[in-house]
Amino acid sequence: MKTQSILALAGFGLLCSCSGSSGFSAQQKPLGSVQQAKKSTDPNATNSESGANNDGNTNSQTNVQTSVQTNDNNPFQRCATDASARAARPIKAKIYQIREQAESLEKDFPGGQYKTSICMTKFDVPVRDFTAGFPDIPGLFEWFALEAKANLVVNNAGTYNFRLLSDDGARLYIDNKIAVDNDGVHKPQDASASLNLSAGEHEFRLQYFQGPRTQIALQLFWTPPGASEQIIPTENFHYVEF
Ligand SMILES: [Ca+2]
Repeated sequence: MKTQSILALAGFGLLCSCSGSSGFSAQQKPLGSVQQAKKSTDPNATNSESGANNDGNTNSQTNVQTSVQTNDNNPFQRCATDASARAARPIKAKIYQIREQAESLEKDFPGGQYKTSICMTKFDVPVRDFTAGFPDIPGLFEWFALEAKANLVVNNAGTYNFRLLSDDGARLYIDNKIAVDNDGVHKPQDASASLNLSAGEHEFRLQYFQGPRTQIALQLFWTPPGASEQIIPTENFHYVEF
């Protein structure tokens, strides 16, 4: 496993426009305690990124469910218009059609052509085939990207480990700073980072893209202080209009 410090990425903090109540606590050095680990999780992966990570160090490798689920329930649904229904599906995402053969998320997302918006309950899309497309754009099931925004509700201050599993690439930003970078065309692969977070709401943004058909995956786990890893629950997201 290749461990990658992203201290160099602390430069993103210069761009932070977050408020004191929603940002990193003042006494904490932004991202200063972050360690990021990216790991290949598919022994059959053939892309160079995964191969490069397969260096024989199994210290923190995890096994990823790679069997393809056939459940065709579409995780991407239309957004509700009333507030109470929004609370039940609080993660809004804008969907973009991207150029074919794209190999990564655009540096200055959004890239591509805006198509529609959808809402999600949480990021819990295990490895699966995806051919259903979106409620208003059923033909769009490959070469698309999404950008999701919400406020992340942190109940207790402390160190939270985030693990982002995706097929293909994804990036997680907390308080306008990159936290986990799992970009690139790849089979199911995860990357993780630990952040010190203050209690309260934090600006949350997640970008994801699907390259060639048909397999997708998008799961975001966290390990709160003193707790076990879990998919971030729906109640820890608050709807943000954008
Ligand atoms: Ca894919």
